[in-house]
Amino acid sequence: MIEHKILFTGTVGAGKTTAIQAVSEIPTVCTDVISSDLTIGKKMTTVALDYGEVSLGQSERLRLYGTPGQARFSFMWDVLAKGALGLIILVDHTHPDPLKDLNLYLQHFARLIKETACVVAISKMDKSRPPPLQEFIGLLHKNHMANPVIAADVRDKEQVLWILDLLLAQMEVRV
Ligand SMILES: Nc1nc2c(ncn2[C@@H]2O[C@H](COP(=O)(O)OP(=O)(O)O)[C@@H](O)[C@H]2O)c(=O)[nH]1
Ligand SMILES: [Mg+2]
Repeated sequence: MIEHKILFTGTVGAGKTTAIQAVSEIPTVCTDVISSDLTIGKKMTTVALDYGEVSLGQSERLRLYGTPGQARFSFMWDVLAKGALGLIILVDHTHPDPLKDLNLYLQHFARLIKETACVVAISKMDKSRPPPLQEFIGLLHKNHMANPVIAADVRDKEQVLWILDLLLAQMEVRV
């Protein structure tokens, strides 16, 4: 069995837990607890990680890990990034400054992105307002990155599978 470790990251509420639960074939491990942090605007938050699995045919499996969103847990980001074969950055489009959010993850994971694969998925664009997708793509270009940037509703299994496809396509180019 060949296994690939895939990491989901993004701010609190961007949809990491939702995305992994949408596609996982095993009951997901989720360490959400009642949040003591009133600033993040939701009751439950992930303090350690999410985990789920998706198989690709008979002989390959994706192990999906979600990072805790809050930056004060960023030491965990590096632990989880070890050995990852690809990164999915989820950006909550309803956040006050989603471009700044994306930039934070692009900077923090710059090496992983350069050495492996990355897809940027903008969530909650159905509640649409600026900035348009083009500005997120522009931010990647400014950082000399040419990874795919798409809008996705991660509550929908098919859309999460599409994100994984886009990630795997980059890996195939690399091998
Ligand atoms: N309207 C809308 N809601 C979304 C979309 N994607 C995710 N959500 C919701 O946003 C919330 C994301 O929460 P969660 O998965 O816990 O985020 P996490 O903190 O990144 O793990 C959930 O309530 C989802 O149902 C989207 O594209 N549109
Ligand atoms: Mg979560």
